[in-house]
Amino acid sequence: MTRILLLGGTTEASTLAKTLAEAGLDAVFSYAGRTAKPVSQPLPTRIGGFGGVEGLAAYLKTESITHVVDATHPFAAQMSTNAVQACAAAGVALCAFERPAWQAGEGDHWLHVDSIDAAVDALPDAPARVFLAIGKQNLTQFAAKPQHHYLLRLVDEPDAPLPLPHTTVEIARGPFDVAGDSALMQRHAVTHVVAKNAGGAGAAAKLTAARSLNLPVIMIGRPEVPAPAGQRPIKGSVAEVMAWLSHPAD
Ligand code: 3Y8
Ligand code: NAP
Repeated sequence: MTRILLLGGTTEASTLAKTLAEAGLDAVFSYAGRTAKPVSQPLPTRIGGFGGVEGLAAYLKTESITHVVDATHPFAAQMSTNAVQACAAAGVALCAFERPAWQAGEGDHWLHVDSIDAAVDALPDAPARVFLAIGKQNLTQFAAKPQHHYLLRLVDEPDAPLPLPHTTVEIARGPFDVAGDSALMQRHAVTHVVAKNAGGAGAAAKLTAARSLNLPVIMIGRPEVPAPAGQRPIKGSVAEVMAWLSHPAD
């Protein structure tokens, strides 16, 4: 009997949740509990960590999960790594539902870096006005360059003082649009954009806005998710995931 655990928190996960619900499949949607009021889903939903690999493996067994679809954000590398190990331990089929990384196009001025620290190093020394569109979990590293004014876009009001002296906080939950992001970046006279290579449409608007405003983008590459060959097939569309659910061996 197919019973699916959908690790969510992205636009792709929400789209897949809708299809699973419409197909009447037995599925549970899972959020980490990072935000105060996550978007509600058309599936039974659990919120919070599992308690590492062991906790997830135990959950898979007690909940008789037969398939895990990891539709988490490409930067949720810990969750994805835990899912690989827990599914192997529990003998449960796993696939990743992932959107392709963004590629620079005509007129883009991107500097590719491979970590948050490398993004900090890539910022100039002279004071700049930086749109730090990476959420709130990685702000402390930027305290190494306090001279910049940082425009921060967060999902929820910060619950603690920010680690940066000069900030403007914009509270907004995506997906975002180009007109809105262009107006935001002009209103705050942004000179540099820092972004995670999330891929997908939900966070891409700022890149199109940066291109039209001729602004440089410091693009942080995705972390690796170690998985033995064949252990975590990557699916790029809802249709591919639905086909995999009926034939996981493919
Ligand atoms: C809690 C669920 C949907 C999913 C929507 C997508 C699109 C909007 C764009 C910018 C970039 C950022 C951030 C972002 C986007 C979608 C998607 C996406 C980026 C929610 C959500 C949860 C989270 C967690 C949150 C992180 C933060 C990252 C903000 C819900 C809205 C910057 C990633 O305050 C915090 O602690 C926020 C933490 C992880 C990154 C960070 O390190 O701070 N997402 N985002 C999920 C959970 O609890 O499991 O609240 O409804 C989901 C979405 N965020 O259903 O339509 O699919 O990418 N999310 C990044 O890409 O850089 C904003 O501002 O331009
Ligand atoms: P992470 O660093 O990879 O994971 C840290 C821990 O959070 C995991 O070990 C797990 O705790 C818990 N966790 C993460 N995702 C979970 C989920 N979907 N369901 C249950 N527990 C989860 O994760 P993250 O980068 O903080 O991302 C958290 C959530 O935000 C994910 O749903 C992700 O899709 C979403 N999101 C993240 C980003 C981003 O930039 N990182 C962007 C957009 C959306 P235990 O070890 O206790 O199981």
